[in-house]
Amino acid sequence: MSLTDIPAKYGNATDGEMASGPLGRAAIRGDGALKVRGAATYALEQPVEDVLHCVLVQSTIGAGRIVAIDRSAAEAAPGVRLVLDAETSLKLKPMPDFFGNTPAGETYVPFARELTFNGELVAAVVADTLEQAHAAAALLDISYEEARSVPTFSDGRAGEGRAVDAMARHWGEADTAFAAAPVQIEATYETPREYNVPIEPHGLIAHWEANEKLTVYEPTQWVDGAARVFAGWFGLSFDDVRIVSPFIGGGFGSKAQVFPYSAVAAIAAKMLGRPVKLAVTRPQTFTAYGGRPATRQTLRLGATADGRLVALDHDAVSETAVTGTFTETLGIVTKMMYAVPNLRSRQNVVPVNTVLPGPFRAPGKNPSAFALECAMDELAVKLGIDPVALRRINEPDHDLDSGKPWSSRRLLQCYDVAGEAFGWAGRNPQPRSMREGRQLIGWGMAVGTHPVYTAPGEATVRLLADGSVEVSSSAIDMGTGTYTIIAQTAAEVLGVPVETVTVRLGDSRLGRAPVAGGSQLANLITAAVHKTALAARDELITLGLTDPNSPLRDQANTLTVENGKIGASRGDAISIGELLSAIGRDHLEVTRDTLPEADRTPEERQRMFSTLAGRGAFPEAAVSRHSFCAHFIEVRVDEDFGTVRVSRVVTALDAGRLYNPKLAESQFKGGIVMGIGMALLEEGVTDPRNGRILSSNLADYRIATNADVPEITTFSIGEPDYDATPLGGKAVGELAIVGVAPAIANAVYHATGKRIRQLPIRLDDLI
Ligand code: MCN
Ligand code: MOS
Repeated sequence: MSLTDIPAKYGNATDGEMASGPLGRAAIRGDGALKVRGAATYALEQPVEDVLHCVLVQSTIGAGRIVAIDRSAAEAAPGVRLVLDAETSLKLKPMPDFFGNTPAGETYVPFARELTFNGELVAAVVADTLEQAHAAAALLDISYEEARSVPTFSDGRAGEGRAVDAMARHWGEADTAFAAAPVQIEATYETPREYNVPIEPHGLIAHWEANEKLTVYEPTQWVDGAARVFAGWFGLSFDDVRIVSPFIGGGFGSKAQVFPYSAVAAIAAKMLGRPVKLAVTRPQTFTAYGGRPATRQTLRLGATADGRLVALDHDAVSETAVTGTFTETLGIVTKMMYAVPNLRSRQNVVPVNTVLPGPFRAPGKNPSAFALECAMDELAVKLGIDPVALRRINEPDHDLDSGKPWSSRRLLQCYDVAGEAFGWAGRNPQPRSMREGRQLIGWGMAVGTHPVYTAPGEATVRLLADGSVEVSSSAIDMGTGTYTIIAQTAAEVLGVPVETVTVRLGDSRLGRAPVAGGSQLANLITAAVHKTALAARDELITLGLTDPNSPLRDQANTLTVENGKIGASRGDAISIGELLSAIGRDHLEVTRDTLPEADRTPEERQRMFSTLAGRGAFPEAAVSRHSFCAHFIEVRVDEDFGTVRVSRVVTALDAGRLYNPKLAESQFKGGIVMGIGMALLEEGVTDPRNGRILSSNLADYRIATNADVPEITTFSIGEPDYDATPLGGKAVGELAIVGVAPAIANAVYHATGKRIRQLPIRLDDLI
């Protein structure tokens, strides 16, 4: 079996009753058995021979510069092959990240000498064994000249930062409308740094062939994008780089891009002429790439006495690095959730001495909803109106920001379904009105949303003479279910049993696919597979009608493909395999992409796949496309100890058509679990003296585990939305995390009467 021959057989075809065909059924995960058996080979487990081990060395000061690195002791240590730093490293060509930040200078080395944050990559050691590399790395003698650092935006010296023009929104007269509003609230909400700690830490094996072709085994959410970065760094063509990533142990945004450590392994492998394996240690993951930046948002809401919003003023700040800009888009939910005639929203980014922050499940939307949905709860309390009723009053009939109609927005139905299942009607609005012994019980709710994005995708479908079907694409599956929904899509179109469909993913040699980010991949890649499978079916029919050796030749033009057979009628039908054999072919292969068929040159089409700007390849949608959800959450707060337990979650979601309700439910629940962590546990703590991250392990950086998670009930109330995407689905993967933290904060208020506006909610806030 080659490294990427991963069979992804669709498991249980009879599971779902809702769908007429395989697509939409609650099929079990095609790759599940491989994972359970330990047969799914992750990047660092790839059996590459003759591999050397590379260990990273990170800076230990908050800012300043390296005066000297004494490599001699490390170089002389047993087993050491190479010590890399800014001086000894091969020089590469600078490449921009996905947000347009390009390292300064003519050439690029992945090691810093001018230091901008604690934990910056400064050196690396390559040795025969991992232990030797670690031991030698400890022998590097680095002398620093330390400068004062500004580790967080709460540091008095951080300043106001700079405005992000793209985030500015203004309609109506927010100031005067707010001043005149009979009911007003103003409050500031804060979220801490959140670090992305997927179960599989980052790392790679880099392997050069004849020093000119590079193969990289690395977990990545976008093999195509990664291949372009490596090609750019080393001046290679796209085809000379191969990225292999069939299985990924979680990414949540942190594996969407390629980071400096990846360059290190590739440089070391090239310089030494041997494959190099590099595993980023768990503590190093906290600075080898960035997570969600800290945010601060001040909201002013003005309303009439009967609960109609008249003004929304939103002032937001997020952290970024001094070396580049990442914007946690804080106005993204604020500007489209409610019908507000007067709105102003603006955002600054404040550079601090940190690694450049990056995408973390539902970037922007998540903290954006935290502020807005807490503020709506505060307004409901002040108005004496039920929080659901307040939201119903302000439900917008179109997207006020874009001026477009919604492609679909079933949020009112979300309130109905989840509210009823939760028993919301029985809620006494009075805080501290429910208790069980020493436990104060609180009920809170909040909504979430996520946009639907568009980008091109490409797939290849092969029909084989043995009757089986192979589908391939460079798309990835990081636990989401891509393997499974692709098999379901192909089976649906070709009318073959899903068990006969094998799916290959995660290899940059396969068809081009967009990043598994922004919760877009499922819709985009099923669309590509659908289109390609249809084309394969048409080609098969054409061959059946026209090939001289076809037993179906010269039939009236009415051939159909059904149940794995092709024919004019059931009686005459022969299997796809029989037809291929009869005409002397062992397979039929078709590749298609989903770029609009405009008159673009092949080069232009290629370029459309090369950047996130692939989105620009499509005409602007005439509708505003978003998924929606409403969370209803119960918490129990210990009156003496202030501990908060989430005891019940009921969520209804409108994500359009679900391709696989079982997998989508798992996505929803995963998002909610992460939301519980955001509300109650996750917090990156830095040393104010030097920006060192103190919580750089999973004991101190706490994420929600089984003991933190209650029964979660989810209802999908979406309907196929063909204005949103070709197959009617909307965004799933990031949707459900959005709104969880404010629902919990609102429930904590209801339980205790204390309004906590800063995450995570701690027990000391409540005693
Ligand atoms: N799905 C469905 N019907 C739809 C859309 C999706 O049944 N209409 C299901 C499918 O099983 C699909 C999954 O939901 O595989 C996710 O689809 P989608 O919303 O398109 O998200 P992507 O495939 O683009 O995955 C990325 C998304 C993001 S951006 C983050 S962050 C995140 C998330 O997925 N990271 C995850 N979910 C994750 N789940 C796991 N296990 N690990 C991560 O790192
Ligand atoms: Mo998801 S944070 O968009 O990869």
